[in-house]
Amino acid sequence: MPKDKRTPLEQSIDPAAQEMLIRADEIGVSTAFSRADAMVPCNIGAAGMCCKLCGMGPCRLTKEGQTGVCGATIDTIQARNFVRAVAAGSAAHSDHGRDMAFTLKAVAEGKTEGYMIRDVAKLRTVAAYYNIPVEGRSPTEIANDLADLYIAQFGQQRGYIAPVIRAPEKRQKIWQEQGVIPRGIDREVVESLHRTHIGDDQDPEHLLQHTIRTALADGWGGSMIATDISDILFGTPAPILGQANLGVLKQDMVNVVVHGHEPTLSEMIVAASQDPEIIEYAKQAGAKGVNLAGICCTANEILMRQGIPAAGNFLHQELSILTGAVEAMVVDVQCIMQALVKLAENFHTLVITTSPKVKIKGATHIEFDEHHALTIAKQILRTAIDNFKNRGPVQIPNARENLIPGFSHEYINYMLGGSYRASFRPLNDAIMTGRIRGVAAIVGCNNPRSTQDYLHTYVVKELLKQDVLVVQTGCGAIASAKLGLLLGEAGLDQVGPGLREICEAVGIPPVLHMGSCVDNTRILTVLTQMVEDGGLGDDIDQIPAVGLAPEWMSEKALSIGAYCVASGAYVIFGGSSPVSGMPDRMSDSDAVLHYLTEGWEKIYGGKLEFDVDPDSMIQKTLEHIDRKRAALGLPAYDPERFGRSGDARILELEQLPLAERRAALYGVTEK
Ligand code: NFS
Repeated sequence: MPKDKRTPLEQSIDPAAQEMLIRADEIGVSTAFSRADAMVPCNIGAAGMCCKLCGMGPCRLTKEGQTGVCGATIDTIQARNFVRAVAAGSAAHSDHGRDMAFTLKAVAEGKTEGYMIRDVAKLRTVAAYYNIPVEGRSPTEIANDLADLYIAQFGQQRGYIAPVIRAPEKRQKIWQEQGVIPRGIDREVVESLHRTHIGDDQDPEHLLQHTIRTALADGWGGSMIATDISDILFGTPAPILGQANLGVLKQDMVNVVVHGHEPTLSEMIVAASQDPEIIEYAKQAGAKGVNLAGICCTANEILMRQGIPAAGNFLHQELSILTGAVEAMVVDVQCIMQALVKLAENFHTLVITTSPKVKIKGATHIEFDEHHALTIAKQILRTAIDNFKNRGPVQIPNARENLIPGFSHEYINYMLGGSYRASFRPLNDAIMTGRIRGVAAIVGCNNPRSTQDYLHTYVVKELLKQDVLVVQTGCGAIASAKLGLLLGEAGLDQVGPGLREICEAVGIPPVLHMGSCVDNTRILTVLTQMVEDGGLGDDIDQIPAVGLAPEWMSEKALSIGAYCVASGAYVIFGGSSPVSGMPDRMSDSDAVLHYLTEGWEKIYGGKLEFDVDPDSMIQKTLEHIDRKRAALGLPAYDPERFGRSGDARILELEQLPLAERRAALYGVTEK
């Protein structure tokens, strides 16, 4: 055992995780938690000071004034590493969007099995953004044109990608002036790789400018396309009751955990699991049926739309296998740990890979293809059911929480104003009066280097007390769900007085679950509408809002951070900074770090910071919100002014003497 191995209580705040970590120790298997304890991170690589882009190195720049063999300075190396990371993140999100676009095309051509256009209204709205004719045309005709347009965004060589027209006008102008509007999604990713090859772009600021363009290709490109098409094909989310944590696994059923990102497969597995023939097959195997649960963003996709429970977030993938109750873990792309296969060998669990892009040695591969989606989904479920008989001892933690996810942009509009006056007016007004101090988007991963879920939920809870409305996506949303923060009344005793007034009036929880990580684009379009609805300035950077990723670990998170900055947001990441430089030689290696803050803020009004201290994250968030309020001329935040909670009439009556109160309430007159 490494000498600084943390206890389960230090590794996660989640009791279900703690129970499984104890089980892992008992069985003698490793998890990401124990491997993180055993593996000391390389502080040179972590700080972005190692260049391994050619065969003359790797060059590790640890001394003042040192350069690589080619002469590359520390600033160039850090900027190159950073743009490469953002390119990988942008590629991952966007390739997901591309697959969605191909699926939409295949549905429009009638070449798929099991899919349909579920949200025709959204199809028409999205098509209309791009002047695709909608009147008098069938959904498949419109979908065909939209699919063609969206597919073309990836390989487009010149001009601007289409979805950027959905940003505020002022923002588009800034991007135009800076020359950062993506020409084509793939082109920007390829150019990032080209520019960072040995002997190419060596001006750090110039490299970081292309970082913005590459990230915008994700946020206002690939990810936005992914969200649009997922809504069109599977339905735009609306509030629905769900559950989260390992306790959603069932002792008497065949448990199938779907893990990864793209909803094309998971939605079809949901459909197949409800097929009477599959249920009967499970019963013949001695189970009551098939129980589905999700991990990571796949969890969010099917939770938001179908209410399928979430077994957990990123660090729960191994823990769910440790229950011994999972017949199959079905994975597609992204955030899938290679360790799953080796861990599963200790149990009966089958790890089933399904994407032509992702294979893991030792896993069972059943390749998915949207043209035969339902047939393949049933084949996967039958394989899982056949494995039920091999189950050994099971230990499912008795931990699950209810939650209400499903707050899409469209639903928030409806929620705030009904169908006849759908708008963001009440939200803007609440911010303008100070009932809501500001908005925080708390998103992103788990990272085993910090205590699982601690940073996420600490920051959420503290900001709620300060009347900050919180929106969440990704693994951060599941962290809050597991803690019971995504429920209306359940969370209200923990929020500030003004925010509480609004939550009661509108009937919303103080933390809104908006979906998976590609759905961060919902936050972009919400912010845009907040600008358009008036009162909060004329661009996103003027809104009192902050984005936080307290437990980030993936390159996708860096891409999200960069496109949010480019869109005008102040973004704070927890954990280590990939461009920090060595603490003892900051003078020589902090140029990139400063450029991501001051440099980008001057241009875009947004900035990217890294901070390991949650109290400092909270303080910076509140200071930023208050600064933006002051700049807009809004009243300073004052919690004393608000707090009328409960039924106003009853509260008024409570002030009266008992006899008068009884008379008013029950018409009883005392003699
Ligand atoms: Ni986002 Fe979703 Fe989770 Fe991080 Fe991974 S699942 S795309 S990258 S770990 S939040």
